[in-house]
Amino acid sequence: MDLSKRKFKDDYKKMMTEVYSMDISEAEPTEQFFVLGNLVRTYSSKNWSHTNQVYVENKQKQTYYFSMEFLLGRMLKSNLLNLGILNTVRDGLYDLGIDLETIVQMEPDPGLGNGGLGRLAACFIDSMATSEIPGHGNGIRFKYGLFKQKFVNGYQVELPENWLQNGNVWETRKMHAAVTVRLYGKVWLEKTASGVLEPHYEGAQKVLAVPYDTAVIGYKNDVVNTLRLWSAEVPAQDESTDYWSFIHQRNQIESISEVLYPDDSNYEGRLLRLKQEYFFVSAGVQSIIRHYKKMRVPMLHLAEKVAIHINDTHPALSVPELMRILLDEEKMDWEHAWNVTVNVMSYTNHTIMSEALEKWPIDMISTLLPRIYQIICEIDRRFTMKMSTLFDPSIVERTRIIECGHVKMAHLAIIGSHSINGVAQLHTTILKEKVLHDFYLIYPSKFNNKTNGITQRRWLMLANEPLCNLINRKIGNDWETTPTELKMLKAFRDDEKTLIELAKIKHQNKERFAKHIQKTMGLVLNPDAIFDVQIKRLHAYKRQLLNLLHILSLYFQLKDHPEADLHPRVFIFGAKAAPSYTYAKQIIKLINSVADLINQDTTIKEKLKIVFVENYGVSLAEKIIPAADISEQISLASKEASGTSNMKLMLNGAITLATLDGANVEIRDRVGSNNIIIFGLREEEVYQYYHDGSYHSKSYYDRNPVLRRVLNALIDGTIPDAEAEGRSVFDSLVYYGDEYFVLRDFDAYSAAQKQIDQLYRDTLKWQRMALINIAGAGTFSSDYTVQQYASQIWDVFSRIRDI
Ligand code: 475
Repeated sequence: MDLSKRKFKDDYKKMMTEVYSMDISEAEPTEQFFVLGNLVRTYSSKNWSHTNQVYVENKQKQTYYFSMEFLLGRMLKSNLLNLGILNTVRDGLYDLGIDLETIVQMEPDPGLGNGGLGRLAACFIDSMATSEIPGHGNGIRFKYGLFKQKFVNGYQVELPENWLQNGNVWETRKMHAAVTVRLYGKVWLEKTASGVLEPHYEGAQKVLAVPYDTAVIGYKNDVVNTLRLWSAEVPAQDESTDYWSFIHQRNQIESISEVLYPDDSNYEGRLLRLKQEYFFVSAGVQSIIRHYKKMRVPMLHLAEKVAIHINDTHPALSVPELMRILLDEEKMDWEHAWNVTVNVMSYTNHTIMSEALEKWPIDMISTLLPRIYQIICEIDRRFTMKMSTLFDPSIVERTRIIECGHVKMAHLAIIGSHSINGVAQLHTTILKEKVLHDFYLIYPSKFNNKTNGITQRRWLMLANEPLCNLINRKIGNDWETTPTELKMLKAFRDDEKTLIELAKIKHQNKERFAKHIQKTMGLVLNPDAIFDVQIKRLHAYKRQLLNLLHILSLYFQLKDHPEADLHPRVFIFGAKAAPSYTYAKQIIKLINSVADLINQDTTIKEKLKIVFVENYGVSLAEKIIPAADISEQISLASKEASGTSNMKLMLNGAITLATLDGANVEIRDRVGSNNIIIFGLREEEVYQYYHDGSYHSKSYYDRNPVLRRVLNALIDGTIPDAEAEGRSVFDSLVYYGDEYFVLRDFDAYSAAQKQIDQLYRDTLKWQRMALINIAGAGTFSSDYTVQQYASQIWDVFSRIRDI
């Protein structure tokens, strides 16, 4: 948008008076933030209603991205950037004596997600608006986001994250768009005079779903889409309601949108979770249908105007919910309703971890959602009947929805969608060939790959302005909207001046991060050290332990040979563990205890430091990633579906140290094997081990003296105050099979780390690798990812520019 500094300053002063009736000089930073937030809203509001109006006038097909999680991060700067007024506002505020960076910190970081899946959803809505795709988010307005993590004595402690405490400047409550969601009760079918079956309900609990809409602003294109998050409330009561039963009911209902389940890649089989899933799905589908009806297009054509995307299985009840509406409310017959539903729905799988596969006990689902359960049974019956004539009975048995007293959500999502995709090439191949092979035999053409992506706006333009400025000076700024243009940077691969500039920027970013760590943790970091970063959820398969064992081996090397020629290293960890995941929490405690041991040991001459940041999330990631030299992507091959921190880190010039897992494979293909460090077991080797059962971790312990010493340190008192944790981890690795092949990959990992130590000493060579990584990162922009979803799955495209 066009905005002069002068106009901005006038607007800001005026808004300050309107909202707080005071002068800027009296305002606190929280108030300054709130006023700026309000102003930004007014700047985008015209485009928001205009975008909606154009969509309606053009009867354009809309996509709705259904996701339990949207891990948005702070939005002020991102909105300013996308409106094209970041610098104007920064300068204007400066004139008024206000520092933008200070007020940015006043915004709570909405952590409405666990990890990769939730952050992907946030990148996607940003990219859809930017790519002019009519696409909107649909989710839950959790009152409490993911818990706040604190370390007490090195142990993770979870505190509530009350992000709404001071209100949320970005949202608008839309009471007129509220819908009713029905839970429990009884349902039976009765034949009407015309012979169709009509459901009758009795005693259902009614929940009022109230939407809160947030503008999703496209990058400098006047498009504003919508993120709609639903809040559960008590419907208006009749006069006769008894006060105490009202309070009881209120507590029950409001708990639905109270708190996000803090489990990542894990299935939580609780009634409340099932309620949450149905709640936002039912509200979302009802509201889509209500909107669709305004267009006066027959319901049979729904799939021409609406696409619903199921982000992992959490929203899989969209399938029977849409069927319910089409059958019961729109009076469509089953075949037509089913045809419409399958054409509307598409599904993404995000993990092959079997513990993440959702399945609900029949009595739970039939009690909570009686009509939905009937419909699921009928879908299952028809599927089984049809497939029995075409496939081997064992395949049908393995793929049906209802099995052993449970409803399998992945099966429901696959059968009820026209598309199922994995999130990286390797992941999709594993789905087709192994995990979902039976379904692949039945529906080969439904399967496709959409490799994940990240938005270069948040992860480069906002997080790393110095690097961004350098890139713009070298190749101009076409890459901002065509990220593959970053490849032009390759022309500077032998340009010493550019490489030195890159090194300087990295150094400055490291200094900035070091300052932050000194301030928040009291730890002094050496910015000349290699900053080696592993930031992701704590999970055994991601193998933070492999990293830790290697750190211990370096420590012992330095204890034995204080003069050993090791380049100084700072190992940076950021990770939350699911509160119920004991093993992951033990690993957190161990890392913290090893950090205490090493950080306080003056005999190793400051060559090693460990920083485990508390409460890792989007805002911290924005600080860490620009300062990273090494990106640790060391999951056991086959287990990480894609990974996305790998993409953010390469975009900021970190060198990837990786197994050939998830999107690491594609990163290697992009930058070439000379510009990434690959180690460890390959996916085929892992499966071979599973097949022949020949992995015996104890033999690695017995045969490898370095490894033995490191492992013994876990149980011989070397590590302070972590005996129980050390013992548990030791036993799991040495005696209980080492499920994720940590000991098997230890030597290969150590050798790779040694190679890095050598490479880093040659600054030009290192920076050349960094440059190639930045130049190759453009393909991993989520702009391209959503464009592929739009054309290949949703069949939507933009005509917003047409009028
Ligand atoms: C993968 N979350 C990454 C990323 O595709 C991948 C599961 C159950 C309940 C709540 N959250 C989850 C996940 O499974 C998840 O985040 N998966 C991740 O999705 C985006 O890049 O490899 O582990």
